[in-house]
Amino acid sequence: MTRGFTGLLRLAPEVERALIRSQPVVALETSLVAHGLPHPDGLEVALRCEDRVREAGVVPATIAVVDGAVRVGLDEEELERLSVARTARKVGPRDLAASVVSGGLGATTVAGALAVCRIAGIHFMATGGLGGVHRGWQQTRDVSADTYEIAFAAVCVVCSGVKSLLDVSATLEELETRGIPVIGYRTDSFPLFYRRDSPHHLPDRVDDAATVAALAATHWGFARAAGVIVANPVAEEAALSADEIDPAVDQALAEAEAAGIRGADVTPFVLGRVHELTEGRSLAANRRLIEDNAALAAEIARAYYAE
Ligand code: PSU
Ligand code: MN
Repeated sequence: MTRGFTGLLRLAPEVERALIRSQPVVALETSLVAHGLPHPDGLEVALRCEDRVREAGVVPATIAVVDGAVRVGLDEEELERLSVARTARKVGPRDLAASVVSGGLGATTVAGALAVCRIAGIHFMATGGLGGVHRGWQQTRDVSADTYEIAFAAVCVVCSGVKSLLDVSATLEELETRGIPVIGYRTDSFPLFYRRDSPHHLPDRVDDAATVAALAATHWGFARAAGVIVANPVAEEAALSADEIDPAVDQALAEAEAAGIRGADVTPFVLGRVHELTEGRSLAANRRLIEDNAALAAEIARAYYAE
């Protein structure tokens, strides 16, 4: 491992090589590995995502804090530590410095990974669902740092919408205020993570990766050092219906509240309960959408650098 461009990062050699040569790189966050999925699903998905990115001829850059080093590009053993230990800190932007100084193990959220992409010069990332404005935000003020950080990083983030445990309308309003384009990939509405269907209409629909790349390049051309969101619905055969998923989410949220679970612990708890309540169907959907998003991010990145 060599020291990164800024001295704060350690880039895997293949990532550093690609960045120096202006070749496409796709960043992958690790909170979904450590907190969003059970073991060994987290590890399997992380490895599958890297494979899908490579199959598109793009270099994957999985981001985490390992023994106090902010690493861009991990090996399998390190991914396994993140997946199995369940002790990794959930690392958003405010946690990066403390994780480094304390020498700990940390799994980056989208926001944490965006902060790293900004200094590494990585412009494409994939995740499952973006964080957003939580239901009851009027009281709790719980708004994911994802919606904030994306306004400061010229990164195109491919996701399958936001989890339906959020206040989706409020999240879309927040993103509009911050000047973040939200592009529907082969859809006219903002997908709801496990669900494809949604009442939230999007102004921009794009049906091919090259046009997404052109849109991102143009957005950044307006000196907008800000992100672009690509909303890619989960594949039809893996999607859950509203009837199946919505009651499970409502029940999990009610249980979280009853158990006094707050802040950063809400997402991992609710995802875990929903996986149990749907007898694994939500887990299968979650895995599928993350892997497909990695592949799409790679396709977009390749188109961007081919121009
Ligand atoms: N989507 C998933 N699983 C996850 C997350 C999203 O399918 O674990 C994580 C992402 O890392 C996202 C984070 O950035 O949840 C948002 O957490 P919070 O709401 O605490 O900011
Ligand atoms: Mn939060």
